[in-house]
Amino acid sequence: MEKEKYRSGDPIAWCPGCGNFGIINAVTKALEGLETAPEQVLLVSGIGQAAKLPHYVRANCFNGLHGRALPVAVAAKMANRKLTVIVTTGDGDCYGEGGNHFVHNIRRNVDITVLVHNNQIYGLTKGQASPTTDTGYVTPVQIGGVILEPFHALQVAITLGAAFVARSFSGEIDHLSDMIQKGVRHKGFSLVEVMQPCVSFNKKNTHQWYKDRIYKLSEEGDHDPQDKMAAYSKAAEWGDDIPIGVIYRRESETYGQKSGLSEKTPLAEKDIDKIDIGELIEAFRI
Ligand SMILES: Cc1ncc(C[n+]2csc(CCOP(=O)(O)OP(=O)(O)O)c2C)c(N)n1
Ligand code: SF4
Repeated sequence: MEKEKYRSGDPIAWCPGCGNFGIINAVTKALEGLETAPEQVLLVSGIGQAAKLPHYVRANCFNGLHGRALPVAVAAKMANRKLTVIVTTGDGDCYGEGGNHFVHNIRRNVDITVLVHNNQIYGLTKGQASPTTDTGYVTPVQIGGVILEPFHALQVAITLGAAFVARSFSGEIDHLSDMIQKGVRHKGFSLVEVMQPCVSFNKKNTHQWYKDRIYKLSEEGDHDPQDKMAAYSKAAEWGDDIPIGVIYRRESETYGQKSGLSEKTPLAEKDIDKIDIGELIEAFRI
């Protein structure tokens, strides 16, 4: 299958040099590798630069409210188990506005893949601090520098027992594509966090900044992603050396298995022609 098969013709509105270009290339490469037909893929997003990605991919797309992609994605997967459901979301969208959904959908463990474009800034709204902006970073709003500690998403996900947690970099397209494919194949809630330079509003975490720090866990060789404490310590590693790769994974029952829904016919396959909603409508009549 060719890469173009997964690209819509929509004009791309990202700045030249934005890390999102690497991410979309990795997404289409991953879909190619997974051999998933466009009609079997659902991309779900909220609001932000990251959330625009589904517009540029030829697949099913649901673009909703800021921070609210996860509930839509979870419901869609429960209603149609045949879909490959991927959320594309920003650090603000997922960890800020959508923080509650992030926490509780890890606990639910529905079989979806969440791709967080972490540019450590609010890109679409021109550079305010997001939950992952480094302490001390000066923005047009935080003029004296950010006073808060960043939100440690990977550590939180591991603590909550997420099924699959990986980190990658938008400048490493093959690596990122591999992480997306592994996340999609792993049953349960998969988090793939992508370090993504925002060339317009984050002047600290640039392409070069990441290139100087990133190393691949697969080349180091001795990390066991099933060891929770080892995973926790790799997730916390941030500074001169930043690991990328599969940080944590575990086999655990999905929401469908826990609830028994996996044994039942999903909504999308039910014969709705025979359902009479007349009685329900009558109940609401004044
Ligand atoms: C409920 C709500 N609050 C705020 C906004 C304004 N808003 C739109 S995009 C955005 C920030 C997006 O940042 P992020 O999720 O990190 O994505 P990026 O644009 O950096 O990819 C904000 C605050 C909104 N649309 N809805
Ligand atoms: S503002 Fe930043 S995140 Fe948005 S398109 Fe430009 S470089 Fe990319």
